Amino acid sequence: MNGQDHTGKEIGPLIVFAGRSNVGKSSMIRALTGKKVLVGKRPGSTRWEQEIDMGSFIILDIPGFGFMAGQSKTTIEETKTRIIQNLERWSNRILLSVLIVDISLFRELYERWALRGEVPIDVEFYSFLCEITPRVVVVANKADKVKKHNIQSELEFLTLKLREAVLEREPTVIVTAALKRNGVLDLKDLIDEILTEEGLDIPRWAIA
Ligand SMILES: Nc1nc2c(ncn2[C@@H]2O[C@H](COP(=O)(O)OP(=O)(O)OP(=O)(O)O)[C@@H](O)[C@H]2O)c(=O)[nH]1
Ligand SMILES: [Mg+2]
Repeated sequence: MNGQDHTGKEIGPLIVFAGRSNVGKSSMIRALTGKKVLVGKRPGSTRWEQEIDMGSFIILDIPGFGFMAGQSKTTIEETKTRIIQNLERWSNRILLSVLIVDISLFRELYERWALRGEVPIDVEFYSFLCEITPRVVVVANKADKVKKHNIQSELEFLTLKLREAVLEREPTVIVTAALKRNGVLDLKDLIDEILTEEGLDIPRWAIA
């Protein structure tokens, strides 16, 4: 495993995939790239940052923050702290942050946290990414788990909460179902646009 760069080793432009455990970060990277990144049934499958070399840039699959099956509270906290520190350290190399949320759980989690007077971790992380990186796209994944007639209102709820959290930016949201490859093309197109803007080569994606 070669994920981490404790050493401060030079690394190229980055696109980071962030989000709570089990939302489908690794599945999305797999759908996009065809690379065999580890996908797991239990939260906490990705323990360390995984670098996927795309030629002109690197995709960073980062461990999900929040619950990790079989890990102690201390380990989970340490992981979160390490992720935040690494992202801050790499921020000037990050072309795009892809924040993946599980749209089938977002509202429920949001309301549960809000009742406790806390900012839900998805939203907290969105604010953080907006602070440290120039572009953030939010991917509403697992859309296949939401009833068709509810999807629009769930998306509106998500967008509203993101907008409230970061007033300066209009949120960009893409709806996907990584397992079924739905919406993955939209994310690819957005990434290609950014690469073109930055004068970087477009890689060979697994999806066309
Ligand atoms: N129904 C449905 N399940 C999905 C989708 N995307 C991923 N999954 C499933 O969700 C589980 C977690 O997927 P991962 O890709 O490992 O999630 P992750 O965000 O990388 O998780 P960690 O590495 O633990 O943080 C797996 O069982 C996937 O098959 C989706 O769009 N729809
Ligand atoms: Mg993962």
